[in-house]
Amino acid sequence: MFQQPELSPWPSGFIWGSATAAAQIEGAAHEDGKEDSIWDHFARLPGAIASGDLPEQAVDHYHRMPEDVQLMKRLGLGSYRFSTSWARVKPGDRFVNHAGLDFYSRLVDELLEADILPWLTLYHWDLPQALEDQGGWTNRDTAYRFADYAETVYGRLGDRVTHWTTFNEPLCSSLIGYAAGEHAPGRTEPRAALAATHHQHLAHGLAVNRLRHLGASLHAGGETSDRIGITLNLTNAVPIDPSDPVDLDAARRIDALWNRMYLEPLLLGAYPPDLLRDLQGQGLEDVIVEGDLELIAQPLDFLGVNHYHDDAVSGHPEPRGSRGAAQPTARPKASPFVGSEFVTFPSRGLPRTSMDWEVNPDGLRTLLVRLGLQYPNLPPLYVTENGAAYDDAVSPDGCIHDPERTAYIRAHITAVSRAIDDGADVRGYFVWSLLDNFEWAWGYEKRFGVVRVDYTTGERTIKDSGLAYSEIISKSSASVYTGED
Ligand code: GBH
Repeated sequence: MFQQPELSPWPSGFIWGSATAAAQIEGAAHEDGKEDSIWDHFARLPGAIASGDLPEQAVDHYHRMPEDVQLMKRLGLGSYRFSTSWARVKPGDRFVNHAGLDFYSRLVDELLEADILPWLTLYHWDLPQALEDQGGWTNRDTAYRFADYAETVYGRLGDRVTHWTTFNEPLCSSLIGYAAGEHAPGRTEPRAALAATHHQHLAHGLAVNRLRHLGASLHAGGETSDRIGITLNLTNAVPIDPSDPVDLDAARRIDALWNRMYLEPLLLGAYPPDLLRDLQGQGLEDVIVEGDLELIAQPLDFLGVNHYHDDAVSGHPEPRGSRGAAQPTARPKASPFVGSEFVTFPSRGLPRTSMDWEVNPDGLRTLLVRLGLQYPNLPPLYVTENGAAYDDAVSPDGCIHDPERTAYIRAHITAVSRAIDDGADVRGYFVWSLLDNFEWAWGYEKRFGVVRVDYTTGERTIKDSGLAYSEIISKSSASVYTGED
């Protein structure tokens, strides 16, 4: 039924998964001891979320979890990437909420029972509001609190969970949350955003250290099968006119701010020198304490890469047609491009998703290949998110025909295969997202799921893209396990 591109066989053990995040799916925002996260709080501010949606109920995964795990099983997922909510586990960050941890413990058991590898992320943007009230990520102390929270989660789940991600996309929760104001906590202070970035790096380093020690003492002889890493969102910054030095420099600046500011402290133990020059006087250097960068550059077992689109970049004001940067909300917004606010993002005329993001699968191949060339000590890569929002609807036949999403996913999986052919060490792919969900500043308006959620009844229906993904998974395992058919 679906056209299958000719691909090389997938490396053995290649992991096929799907991803979600606590604040986007769980709901039960004030149940069993959970208190406000910054997203619960932010969403209530007038104009923060398009159409005023709240994450309070989301898709009620908190109550429908066993059913959702069965869905994953039907799709044939090898792994499920989810996040734990800090505000559920340690609501005001002082006491452990055992009822909250119980939920994740049941989820992990349910996954293992279904032969699905739990892939846990500790922070997918939902800081307890109680910590934001004390400065949030601009407060260095939050990094130490994070390591304690990581320890709490590991203490309960470390006997069963082997794959640990500290942060999901620190760029979004620092620059977009503290400089652009488009994400929680909704602040528009460039200096605060850079402090948040550095403190999240530090929190990552402290937590990796803590988890390694805990793992060694939990498992006999210190041998663990733990895999600890981080997920970054990486975006190729493509100069709109590669022969124009102004556009080239704009692309370099965006690459430094959006990609290398995250990659290099982690992999090389240093901020890029050109970035430090671009950001002179913006306060980044003021928050770096001696010894921080050594702590941050902990050895990683994997790097998660989230990729949705590239950006075409120009250094000229509003050139040939702007891309009409998606502005979901009514609140005044600032720029997430600290120190590079003048940069513009012209259109290349490529097709776009309903997020207004370019569709350009080859960008994913280019990215995965160039990371290996740029960083000789790069750990194995996993594409931990990739997917697309389109406005799909239920057809009279009860099915959800979403040819654009299906084509998007198929083309990006092909790009991953090509990257592997070109030498990239990619070991897994997770589609974003399992379910339609609370798409942050856009609320429920944008649907990324390969499974549709009816927001009135909560009913789940696998979309055509989900069926196609499931078929890709089963065909690829057929190429991994020999002797069966
Ligand atoms: C991911 O982030 C998130 O991890 C996930 O929770 C979310 O639901 C999913 O994507 C879909 O949005 O140039 O200022 O217009 C997305 C990463 C980074 C993609 C910023 C868009 C452009 C921002 N995003 N990027 S801007």
